[in-house]
Amino acid sequence: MDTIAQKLFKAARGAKALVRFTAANPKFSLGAGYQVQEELQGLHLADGEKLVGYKMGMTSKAKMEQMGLKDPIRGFLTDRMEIKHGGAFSLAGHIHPKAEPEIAFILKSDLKGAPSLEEALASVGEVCVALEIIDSRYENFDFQLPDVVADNCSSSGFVLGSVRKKVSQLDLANIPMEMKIDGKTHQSGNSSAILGHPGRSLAELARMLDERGQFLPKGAIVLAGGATAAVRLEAGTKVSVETQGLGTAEFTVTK
Ligand code: OOG
Ligand code: MG
Repeated sequence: MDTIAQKLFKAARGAKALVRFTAANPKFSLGAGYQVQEELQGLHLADGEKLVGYKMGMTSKAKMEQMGLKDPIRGFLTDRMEIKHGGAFSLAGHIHPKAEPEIAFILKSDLKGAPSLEEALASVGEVCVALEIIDSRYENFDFQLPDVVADNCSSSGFVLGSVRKKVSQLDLANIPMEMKIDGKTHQSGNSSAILGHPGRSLAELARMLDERGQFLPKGAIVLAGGATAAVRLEAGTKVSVETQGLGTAEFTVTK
């Protein structure tokens, strides 16, 4: 019998959606969800992937409303998930992927314990804009918090923009962002949508990892969470996020 983590790993590799686990087992808890995520991380690493960072989810009202959930959650990122700026993402091998605009941090020093916003920002080397690709392994993106946490918070891919800035060069709490499909705006947002300041998401992530005896290492990439609702990907389109002051990130969607 496969464990829940093995089922989720196979669902992702086989692009075949599952029914959420809380449907059959309403007692499946958030703590159990994080244990499954840890096992799932082990399966990815055993498959040759490298851990490159972490992501936060459900850190904006737009995302909470779209998904009907309201507590921040965290997941892990591996090198296999990264798509280069301007690169291609293939729908083949995925279930029902969507993209959302985010702010990303790249750390210049370890971030441990439960930092304040200022302490968290002091560990940031570079900031860039990002697009996250999410592809829930559950039918219709229908899940409760324990399910989505077990499924590594729907993580599937991410694209980092090529413009890198220091925290001191930006007003991080006010970066206007537009997500466009083929140049046409589909979602408009602002970095302020992410917990009022995306650095709060970074501080919260450090705190959440600290609770489990972990920390954010130097060099880690951190996605702070979608600033707007996510948009379904269609083959043959170009997806971009354009900001004021932090450049763009984009990729094309192929069959
Ligand atoms: C869960 C992942 C949430 C975000 O940025 O809020 C997330 C989902 O929406 O499927 O990545
Ligand atoms: Mg996200």
